[in-house]
Amino acid sequence: MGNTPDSPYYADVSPGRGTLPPRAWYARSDARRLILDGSWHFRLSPTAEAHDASFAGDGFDPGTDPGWHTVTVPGHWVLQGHGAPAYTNTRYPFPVDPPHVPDENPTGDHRRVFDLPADWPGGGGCVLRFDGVESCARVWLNGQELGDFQGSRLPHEFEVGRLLRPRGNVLAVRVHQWSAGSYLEDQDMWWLPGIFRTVALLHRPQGSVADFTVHSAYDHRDGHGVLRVLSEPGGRVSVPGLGLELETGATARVPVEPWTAETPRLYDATLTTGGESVPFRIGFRTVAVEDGVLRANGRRLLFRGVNRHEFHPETGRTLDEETMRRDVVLMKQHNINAVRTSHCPPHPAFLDLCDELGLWVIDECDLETHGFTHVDWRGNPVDDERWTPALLDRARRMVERDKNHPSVVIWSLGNECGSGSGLTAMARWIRSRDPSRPIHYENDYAYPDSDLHSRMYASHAEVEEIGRREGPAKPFILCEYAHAMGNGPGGLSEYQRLFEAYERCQGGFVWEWNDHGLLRHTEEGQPYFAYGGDFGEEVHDGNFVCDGLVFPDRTPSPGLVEYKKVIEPVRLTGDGAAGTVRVANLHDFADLTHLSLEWSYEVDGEAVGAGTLPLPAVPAGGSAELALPAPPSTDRHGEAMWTLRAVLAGDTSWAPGGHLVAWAQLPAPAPARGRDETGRGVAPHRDGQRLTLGPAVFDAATGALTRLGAVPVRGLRLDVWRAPTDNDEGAPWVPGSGPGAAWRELGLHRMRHRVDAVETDGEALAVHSRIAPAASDLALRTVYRWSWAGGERDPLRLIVTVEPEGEWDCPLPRLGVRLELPAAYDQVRWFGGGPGEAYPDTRAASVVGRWASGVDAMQTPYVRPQENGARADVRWTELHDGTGAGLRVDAGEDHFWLTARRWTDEALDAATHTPDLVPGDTVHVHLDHAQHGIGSASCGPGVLPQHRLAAGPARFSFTLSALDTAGDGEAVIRP
Ligand code: IPT
Repeated sequence: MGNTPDSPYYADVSPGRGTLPPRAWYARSDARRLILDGSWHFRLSPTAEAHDASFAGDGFDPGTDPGWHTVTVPGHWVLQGHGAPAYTNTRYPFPVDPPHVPDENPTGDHRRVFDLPADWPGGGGCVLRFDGVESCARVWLNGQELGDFQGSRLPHEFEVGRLLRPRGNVLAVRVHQWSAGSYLEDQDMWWLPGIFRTVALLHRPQGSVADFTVHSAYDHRDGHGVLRVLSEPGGRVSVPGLGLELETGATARVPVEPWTAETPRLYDATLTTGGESVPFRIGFRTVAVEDGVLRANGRRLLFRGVNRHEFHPETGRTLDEETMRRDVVLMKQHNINAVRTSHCPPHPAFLDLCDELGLWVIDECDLETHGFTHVDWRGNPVDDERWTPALLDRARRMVERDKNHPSVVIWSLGNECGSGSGLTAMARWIRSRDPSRPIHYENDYAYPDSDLHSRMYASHAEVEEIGRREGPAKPFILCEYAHAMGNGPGGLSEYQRLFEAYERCQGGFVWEWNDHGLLRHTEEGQPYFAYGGDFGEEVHDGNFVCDGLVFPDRTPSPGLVEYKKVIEPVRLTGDGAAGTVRVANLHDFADLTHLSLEWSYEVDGEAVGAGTLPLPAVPAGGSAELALPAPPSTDRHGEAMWTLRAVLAGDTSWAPGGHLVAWAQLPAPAPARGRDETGRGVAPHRDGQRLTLGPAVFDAATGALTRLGAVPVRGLRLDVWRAPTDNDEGAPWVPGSGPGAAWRELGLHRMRHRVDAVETDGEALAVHSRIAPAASDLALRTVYRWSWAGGERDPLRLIVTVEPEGEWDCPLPRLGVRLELPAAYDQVRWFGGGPGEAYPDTRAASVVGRWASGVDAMQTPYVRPQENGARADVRWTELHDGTGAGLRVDAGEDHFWLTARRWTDEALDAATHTPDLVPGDTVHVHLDHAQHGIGSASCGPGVLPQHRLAAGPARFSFTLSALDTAGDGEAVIRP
């Protein structure tokens, strides 16, 4: 590595020149500020040295130069028509030769002229603040160079008072996409240069707050808060809600309500110095690692967390306050209690929202050097002391900026940097500056620079092994797990059971909160989300950037709905037949007085009674046994079930009263399963090329069902294929981690169906078939046995038996039948799991009930199209045309999985973006006996054995009937 003395500043390992020491960020103050966001003049150059600095001077007029345009600040120029975004996961998109950067170094010159408001106060100083610039900036004001800085997602300030004039101030900022700092910013996300957070001019009156530090511990033994505010210069602190007035530096000890993520009690306070008055909020809480357990206010924490990168599908890492608030509100509404700010400090206002609405935060430094893994970690900056000042600068900027947030309970050194002395130096500095918070860095148990044992994507078995270990230990967390890429993640419930079973396993953070798809439009104007490779990148990692619990536009994905259910803070179990329910309070702090418990009693999915049960104030960690009311009397017969819902008793800052927090369904009594499945019936009748069996017509040669009553049916046959999910495909760097490649290799997407015999006897039609891929002798011997009992209202019965031939060593994607119906039958009713999709290991959130939906709304629009939309535990379904005509399918012995879409699985598999899915004139229906689980192998463990669909002998059945309209909308069978 060469860092020669004449290295340009942007290829210099030092953090920069000319900036002020870092300090606490605060949103409000009585000192004046001028926000400099808006339209700026902008010129993009292909290299760093294409232009001299003359644009920074008074005499320069961009208006006459054709190279100049305008961009919106804050923003990324690549999202405003200048250059293009690029996505890589771990690989640097430039040669690895630290700290050098390529000649091709897109450089954006930004220029803005501003006047001071007429009433801008004189005296004191003025600070120019940048809250985020990627990746390196050099700054001039009125032709004077202020300095330069690196550290993209951290604030940088310059003292500028002496340079300001009342009118016509010229602020010029040269931003380089690549700098030495880029080697420290190899987070798995889009490379998005620009001034992407606010630029502000802050008046600093004489005697204003240079910096202040709030110490606000909570002593859970006696319920006292201990407050001490340090300020430079000193002043007074008032906390009206506590009747407190004290000098800075003095300590007050008073009874308080503590802050927790569940009960985010904040006290308004004001710090007043000779020159400034700063309103701020205090949350009293103490975090500590005691006996190997991470505790807040004396109680063990269980993180139900997510990793959150800042992202907006149109503005990239420029986030407005409304988007930030929406994130926090959505998290709260989905029972999430913790955020890791992967992998850099977020916009500071986000932490205000976490304080206010209640989330535990792991605040992570802007540091990742993951790309060095591709060169065996040679030259890794965190293990090269020349970089240590830059690393310490980053640690300081984070800690000083965010130190006053009660929500921030852990400092994280960064992500995926390997290990080295630079990390040790960061940890040492942070420990001395703020001993009140533990430090996090993902690594082995024995790693000295972390107070937590933190792993990513550990399997269930490994988590269990860590949970069982004896002896002294650090608290264990999964800083990343359950990779939420595409359909999934699977296996959440099983992780949660482990976190609940082992004290030291203190939860985890799903990877990740949102898909980073960028909004684009086809030539026809159809919107879609773009991912890596869509912008001509020569090195990219495709849709690995779309791995969130919410879609790019923040629509919750089924994964989020599942996560909400899995991590619900109240667990309702019981015995519906015996009329008892057990309410377990899984909160870490709160009792249950903020919830009420609603019940409904349903027969065949229709409520016949509902009410509310008094919910005792069960303390956190406790439970109570409640009696259900007597079942409502009803003349309806069928499958009876209690549905219990714990809902918010009143409005909160993040959801209205009535918002669902936790739920359960208890069969009452357990339904009798299984029917007479002999399939006996009348003899099929041959009529030329056709065979008829009651309402059904078959092709006599192939045995294919062609019509049921008035319903044309096509292509009914066994199917085992699904368009592989991202988790089926597995991690690109772990060949074979998902079964997708083996499925394709075997040819499950191109199975051949050979009919061996079409047999009729006195009571059924049996079609014998062998289903197998080319080039293999593996096969599925299948018999479709059709029967009809002979009564006018009797349905057509199908029993499918499957017998594998040969040694199948990979799981099947699915096992069931598919069929085609006319496009008009695009309305679906079903009694079974819903409303959203579910798979064997993502089915916790599936509610048994009566659901109705159009086929279109049953699709989950994963950014990269893939298998989606199955509904679990279906007892019956009706696919109809809106007037009532259509097909009804009832489950035989077992409930089935229902999927319906307007395209084939083959088209779904071929599609790369959502506009590739074009509806045809057919509704394609899957009635599945079984599905393979989803797992999380796109980055992590695959499907657990209990959710694996092994090829084996199988038998399943359905009944089919044609529907016609009836006066009351009730379906009747048309023979
Ligand atoms: C892990 C990274 O920390 C995270 O940034 C993201 O890339 C995630 O994987 C996958 O989306 S690192 C991985 C190689 C285990």
